[in-house]
Formats: sequence, structure tokens, C-alpha cells
Amino acid sequence: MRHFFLAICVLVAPGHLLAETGYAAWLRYAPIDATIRKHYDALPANAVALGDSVIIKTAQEELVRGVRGMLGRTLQAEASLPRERAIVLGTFASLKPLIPAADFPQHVRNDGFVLKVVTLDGFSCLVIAAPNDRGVLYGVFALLSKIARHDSVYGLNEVQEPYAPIRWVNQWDNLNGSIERGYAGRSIFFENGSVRADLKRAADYARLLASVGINGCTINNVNADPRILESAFLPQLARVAEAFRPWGVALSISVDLSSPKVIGSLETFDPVDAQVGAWWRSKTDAIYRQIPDFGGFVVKADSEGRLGPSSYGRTPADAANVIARALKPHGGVVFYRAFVYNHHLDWRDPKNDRAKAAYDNFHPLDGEFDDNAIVQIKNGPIDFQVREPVSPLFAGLQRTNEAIELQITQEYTGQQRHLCFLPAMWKEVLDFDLHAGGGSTPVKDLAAGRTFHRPTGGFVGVANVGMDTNWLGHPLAMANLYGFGRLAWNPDLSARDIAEEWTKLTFGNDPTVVRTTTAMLLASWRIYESYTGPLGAGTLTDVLGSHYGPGIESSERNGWGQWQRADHEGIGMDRSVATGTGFVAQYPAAVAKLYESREKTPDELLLFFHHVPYNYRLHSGKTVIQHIYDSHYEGAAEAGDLVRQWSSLQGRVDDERYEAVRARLDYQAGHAIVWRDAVCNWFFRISGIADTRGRVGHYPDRIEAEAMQLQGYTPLDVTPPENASGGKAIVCEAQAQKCEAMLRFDRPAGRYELDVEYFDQNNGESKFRVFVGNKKVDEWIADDRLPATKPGGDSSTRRRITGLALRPGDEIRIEGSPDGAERAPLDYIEIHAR
Ligand code: GCV
Repeated sequence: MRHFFLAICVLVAPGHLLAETGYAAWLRYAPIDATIRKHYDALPANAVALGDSVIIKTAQEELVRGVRGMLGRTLQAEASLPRERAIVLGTFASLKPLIPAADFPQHVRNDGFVLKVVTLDGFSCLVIAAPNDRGVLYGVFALLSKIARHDSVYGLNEVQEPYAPIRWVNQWDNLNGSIERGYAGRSIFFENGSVRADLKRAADYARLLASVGINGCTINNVNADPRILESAFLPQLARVAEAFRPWGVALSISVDLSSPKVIGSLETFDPVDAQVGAWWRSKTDAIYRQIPDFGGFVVKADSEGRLGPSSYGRTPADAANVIARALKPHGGVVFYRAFVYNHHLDWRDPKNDRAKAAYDNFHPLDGEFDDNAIVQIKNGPIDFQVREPVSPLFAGLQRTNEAIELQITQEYTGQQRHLCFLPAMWKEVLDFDLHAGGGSTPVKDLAAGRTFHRPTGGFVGVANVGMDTNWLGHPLAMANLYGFGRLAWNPDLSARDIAEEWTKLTFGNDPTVVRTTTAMLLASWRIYESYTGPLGAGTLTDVLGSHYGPGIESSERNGWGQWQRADHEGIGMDRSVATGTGFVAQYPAAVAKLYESREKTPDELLLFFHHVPYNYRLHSGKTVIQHIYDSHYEGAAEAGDLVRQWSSLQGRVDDERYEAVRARLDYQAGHAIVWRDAVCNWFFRISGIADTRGRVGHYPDRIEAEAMQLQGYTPLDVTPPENASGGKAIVCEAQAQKCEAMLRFDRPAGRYELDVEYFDQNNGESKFRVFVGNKKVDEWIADDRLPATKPGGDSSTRRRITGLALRPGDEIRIEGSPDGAERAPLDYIEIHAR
């Protein structure tokens, strides 16, 4: 029944598609084609809202807005039942006088809702009912989502409940308006040390969050600026809370544990000091006076240079509890992040292991945290790598509330320049069975507090949306925000369900668009993984800087502990109990048994748990080294194929978003080759083992820029060398205004594709022009804002010129005009016969 309109949809050719910016995200309420619209003709003409809370009013307005947008009808907004059919919105309490209790489910969790057709006053009404106001709003969004996806809304009788009470997002926004690990512009909350005057974006963000059931948002960086708690700042926070309130999103802030000393002028911030306790109480009371529905605090302490309870020999539980007690009378919660580790670890000691830190720090404190304190645990034991095992701490806390922290912003997964649909990864994490208490205990149940019957718990996503019109930079990256919300609501949904839902809501119901986009999304995490981080070694990126392009060795021999321990003979961290760091012992026995054994550990996590020689044979039958080569070549090819798949949707998706996605995919396809070459060449150099398929180090179509005839250009050694082809770039000499690299074409006449690999730094906007003979065939300005000030793996970018007619003897000339510190750098060209 659910897809009873499908047959009709298939027959509907895509009509004229209006340009869209992506701002509306999945709440477009785009007009539905007349043929399908007919099926909603029987929808009542009235929207009745019982009660006058701001959330119920919002729900009613949203319903009117959605129906108007999609069906072109304006529902009559009423405050009481008219003597005709209606859509009725209300809490159970407000509906009690109208509906016999027996007609309604009695036990629906807070924020859950019922969609049910009921006869009221003799009229058949569609009732959206819930135990609380927020549930009513969520019910409206659920109904509108069904309409947008062309589902039937007749004869409805369903109950939906959230999996856990905590469904929050964190934003890592700084008060100056920048965002730590944000890839979509400036903060929507702050600018120049204050809350923005215009909070429209904040309100619209809250609407998006509410539409997928997210009920809390922490607006500032966990590396918190203590000034956020200054008295003068509180009225500004109250303005954000006001923008959130209609959408039932609770405002929360990150706080610095040293605040009592830094802004409270106490001599100490020792959490067990009575004055410190009083300070937190009085500060919290002041917040609740201005923001009665304030959600609570997030704390990052004793981590990456943040001060914490260790300064006084106290524990995270001491620190969490002093804040929890201040929040308790108001119903607030404190999230204490388990991301506590020493970033000055001695890499020479083979027993040292950053992965052990969270468990070592928090497991001994199990049972010591107050009931309104929640330990917020990153999904893996390291730090949002492209692949990690789940954190053993989820099983290590049985008398403590916990929440899983997932990262929506793609810090280590392509920074929204590469497509990486994370719900595919999150599903594996959430479904992973830790065997924590005898029976089956998937991570989703542990985090939600279901396994050990904790009073609270759930899901936190680090979102980092920004001022970019489409919120996250890459139009397809919004599937991650949507997917986080959907999984926090119902982690039993499949990644495919989520991808399909999101695609329909975002791009419409054209089956070709849905099928193609869903397939692209579902494949994308594995594709990204296959060219950036083999076999659980972690994302092989520059961990000391951008966390973006390749930086294979950057993780080794420093205190940060993201080591892969790759040498001439082998690679991988031995975390076994028998011979390694002993991390494996942190897992319950059934899981530890799996990871302790090199043979039993799944291939995709082998290098996370074991150090093996390069010629070690995987379950797949390949050696580790050949797997590294093959997966990088396959991954880069698949990234290229994403462009082809998306291109097949031209004309089926509006031009504006089509082009925006296409540009990102083009870029990704080029950058995947940069990754492929850097990783493969590095491993070839260190292992000395050749690629059995002869690809690594051989690029038949490639001409190094330094091998071309140069005028005004000079070669430059790139570090690390694997991040440029042949280890070298060419850059314009210091005084040059214009430089040239030339080559005489010596292959048969025909149509070719010319790839120009150049470096697009963020400290200049060089201009490039390409000539064949005297004819200019392309020109562009290198004005992207990549995280790089020099030629290397972060800045390397491909320009593809297609359909080029070339004849033997033609001169191909690239002209570079430097700008600022960017000296029109070039790496190579490739000429492919097509
Ligand atoms: C907000 C990683 C990121 C940091 C982040 C930290 C955290 O280390 O690179 O930018 O800091 O995680 O989660 O606290």
C-alpha cells in the first residue's frame, strides 16, 4: 500500500524544474503533479490546533504551509472542531474530552505521536496526537513527509516513538563566527564575539532539526570560550533559545570547566570545592531565569589542551556531577565527553595506545555519575576515522548514562568535497553487537539506555552547518544530517530507507533520480574508504593539519597516537593482549575473542588490531600490499563513475543543484586520483613490493609539468613527495607575471581529453589558460578555498578539458598568471584518448 502511487509516478515525465538553492533542504514542499495531487483531494479542508502553546501553533502553521506548497490548497486554521472533517492536532490531554481513551494507544513515549483516523462528532478526522507538544509537531512533519513522498495518507493508524530521549546536535561554532571543522561557511549563530543580530538561519535550522526529531542543539564549540557564561552573554543566548523554541529544540551550550576561575574570579575551579559548586549553581539558575527550557551543558575537559578535573586530582565524575547538580532542579542534563586522552603519548613505547584512553578513564567510574549526567562517547576509540571498531566503552558503562557521538560534518571523510554518506557507516556501528550482558546488546541499545535501563541517553551528532546557502556545502551532504536525525529517531531504519526517503524529499520522486542517487549514496562511504584508508589503518590523511588530503606518514612518530606503525616490512597497530597494547581486552569476551585473533579479525579492521607483513594474505585471498594498490585504484575509478551516474540525471534534477553536485563530484574524481597515487606510491616506496598489475608508478598518459618546456616556471620539491606526481610541482618564478609550460603533441590525430593537474591554494587566485596552437581551449581561475597555502595533496586539483581535437605536432601550451602567494602551480597533464 505504501507505494501505491508508484505506478503513476513512473508515467509522469519530469516537467520544468525550477532552480533551487538547497536552502529548503528536505522541506521543499514542492508542488505535486496534478495526476498525483488528485489522490489527496479527500484530505480535510481544516487544520484544527487544540491548545495555544507556541509549538502547537507552529505545528498548525507548518501543516498549512506544507499542504499549500505541495497540494496548492490552503487549509482553514481553526482552534476548535468545525462541524466537518478536519485534521486535528493536539496532545492526548487536549484530545481527552473528544476521543474515548480506548480509541487511542495509552503508552506513547514523550515526543512520539499517533496518526489516526477517528470519527469526531460524526465526522471522519485525521488526528495527530501526542503525549507532548513536540510530539504533535513531529507528527505533522511525518504526515507532510508522507505526502511529499507520495505515500498514502488515508486510513492511517500508526504510532511512532523515538528510540531514545536524547537526540541532539552539537555545533562547534566559535564566538568569532568561525567553525572548528566546519566546511560550509561561517557560523549561523555568532559573529565578532556576539550572537548574530539576525537569527533567521538559526530558526530555520531548528525547523530542519525538528522535522527529523532532533530535540536539542549545543551551539558553541566544545573547545569552549568561557565568555559564553558571562552575565552579559546570557540575554544573547536567550535570543537563540527564542528562535529555537517554536520548534521544540532545546538550547544548550558547551562550557569550559575552568570558568569559575576564569570568568568567576574564584581562586579555583576544583569541582569538589564548595565555592565552585555554588558558582555553577548560581550561574545555572541565572541561565534558567532567562531560558526556562534550557537543555544543559556539554563539557570537554582534560583533552587536547583543555583544562579539567585532573588539575586537582579529581575525576571526570566529580566534574560532571558538580554541574549535574546545578542543572538538576531545572531538569537539565550535562554531557561529559569521553574524548579524554593524552596527546603527548610516547610513540616509542609499543604498549602505548590512544585507543585505550576513553575506557581507561571512564570505566573505573561506572556508577559514579549522577542521573542527569551523560557520558558522550565517540563511535570509535580514536577519532571519527573512515573506519574504526566501535568504542568498547559503550559496553564498559552499565550504571552510567551514555550517548553516542557521531560526526555529521565530514572532518576525516572528505570535508563535504567528497561524497560520503555516513548513515551507511553509522548503521554498522549502531547494529554492532557488543555482547555486553549475556544476550545481544547492539550499540544502539546501549547508547539509548535500553540495555541497562538507564534514565536517559541517546544520540549526538556533530553537525557544523554554516552560512552557505545549502547548509553543508555539498548538496548531497545534507543526507548525513537527515540520516543522523532519522537514525536517532529509529536506528532500525536501513541506510537504504534513509537514502531513498531523503532523495525523494530533496529531489522529488522521479524513480530514476531516486534509484541513481540512492545507489550513489549507499556506495559512497566504501568508495571514500577505499582510496583513503585501507583495512582499518585509519584515514591516511594529514592528521597534524587539515585532516583533508593525503598525509600518510603524518600520524607516525608524534604524541597524537594515531599511529599505523608502517615500516619496510609491515603495517598495523598490534592491539592484541598476547603481543600488543592489550586494547582488545577492553571488549566483552565474545568480541575480544574475535579481535584478538589475526585470522578472525575482519579484513576491514585488520590493521587496526594487528601488525602484519605486507605479504600477509587477507580473507579475500589478496596480500595486504596488493589490496592497498587494488582498493585505491578501484576506489578512484568508482569516484570517477559517480560523475557518470550523476550526469545521467541531467534534466531530471534542477540545473542549479545538478551543477553544484556535478562540480563537487568532478573535483572528487580528480582528488581521488591524487589520493590513489600518494598512498600507492608511498607504500611502493616503503615496501619495495611492486603492484602485480603494473599500475603503481606508471602513468602512460601523464606528462610531468617539470618535463615540459618551461618559460618563467621553475620546478619545486613538494613535501611530502608522494603528494605531487614525481614529487615535484612547477611554480612561476618570483617576479614573473606570466609563465608558460609547453609540449608538442606526438600522438595520432583524434579527440582527446586533457586533464591539467594544478594546485589551488587559498592564498591567491592564479589564472590559467590553455592553448592548442594559437587557439585558447580553456581558461579558469584557481579561486577555490581548499585548506592549503602551498602545493601538495590538499591543494591538488584537476581541470578536465573534454572533446579536444589534437593532431601530431600541435603545441599544447599552459599559461599561468600567478596571484599573491599562489604562483600558478602545476603538477602534470594527462592526455587520454576518448
Ligand atoms: C573540537 C578532533 C578534532 C578537533 C575536535 C576534537 C573533539 O580532534 O580534530 O577539532 O575539537 O576532535 O572532538 O573535541
